[in-house]
Amino acid sequence: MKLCRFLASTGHVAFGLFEGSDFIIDLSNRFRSLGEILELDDLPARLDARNFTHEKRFPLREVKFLAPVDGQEVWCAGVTYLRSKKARMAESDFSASAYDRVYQAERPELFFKSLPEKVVGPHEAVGIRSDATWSVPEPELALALNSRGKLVGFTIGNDMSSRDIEGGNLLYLPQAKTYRRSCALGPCIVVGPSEEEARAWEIHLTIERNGAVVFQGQTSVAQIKRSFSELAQYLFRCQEFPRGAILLTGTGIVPPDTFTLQNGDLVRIAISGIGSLENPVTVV
Ligand code: DO4
Ligand code: MG
Repeated sequence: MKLCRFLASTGHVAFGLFEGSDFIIDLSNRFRSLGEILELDDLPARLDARNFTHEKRFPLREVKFLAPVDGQEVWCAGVTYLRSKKARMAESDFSASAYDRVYQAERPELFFKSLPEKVVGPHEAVGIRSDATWSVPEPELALALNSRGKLVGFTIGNDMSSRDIEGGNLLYLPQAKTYRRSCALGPCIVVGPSEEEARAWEIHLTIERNGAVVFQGQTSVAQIKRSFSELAQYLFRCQEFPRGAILLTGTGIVPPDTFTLQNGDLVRIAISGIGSLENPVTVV
């Protein structure tokens, strides 16, 4: 069961439900927002297409997918994979031990990533900072959490990062992580799979330059050190998200240290069980 936000052929922004692989059922006359749908109890049953026989259908090929957020702040967990811990320790000097400690610590690393209106969707450009020299995508499984902190779905996230800025000083993390076009989400929110099912998914990253593959990597969601409920509980501690939140779960794929993204590259992240998110790269 897949929910999405889209620009319809009629020119209006809507949200809806996939019906098979050819149509989207427009739910924007039935609900006020995607966030409102994510609040429903017994979500998979409520999203049975037979409940929406009168709603308008749009052929999939005629819509433009938008980032599947309409009010949710986006946050990230960090250093949840051993690969991420090692890469960050290597890029840092005096702050290297912080990564080692947080990987082991009871409290996870969580940081604010993006306001919903700043997130880019499928095929929109993701940014590399013009003042950075070492930029990478971070392909991550993203959790859709409702206002009660309940895990209601999954999407694909790209936590674009400037590794030279992050490695220069841990206190520069917000600048390395949060800038124009630094977060992409999409193409849809998959509702229904359990955490156990999602942990069997694979994550693939492909980067193309002038039509040729310049990096390919893969990992498995099973490698994430922490449970999803643990991450969600920490995010919701002493904090409210009235419209829910999206939480990226960290990266397990890190290109070699000699690699940096360039203007015009194409980043493709595929997660089995969800689909794929593709974005060109632009300098911001
Ligand atoms: O601590 C820095 C950020 C970690 C991160 O974004 C990740 O592990 O994915
Ligand atoms: Mg990350």
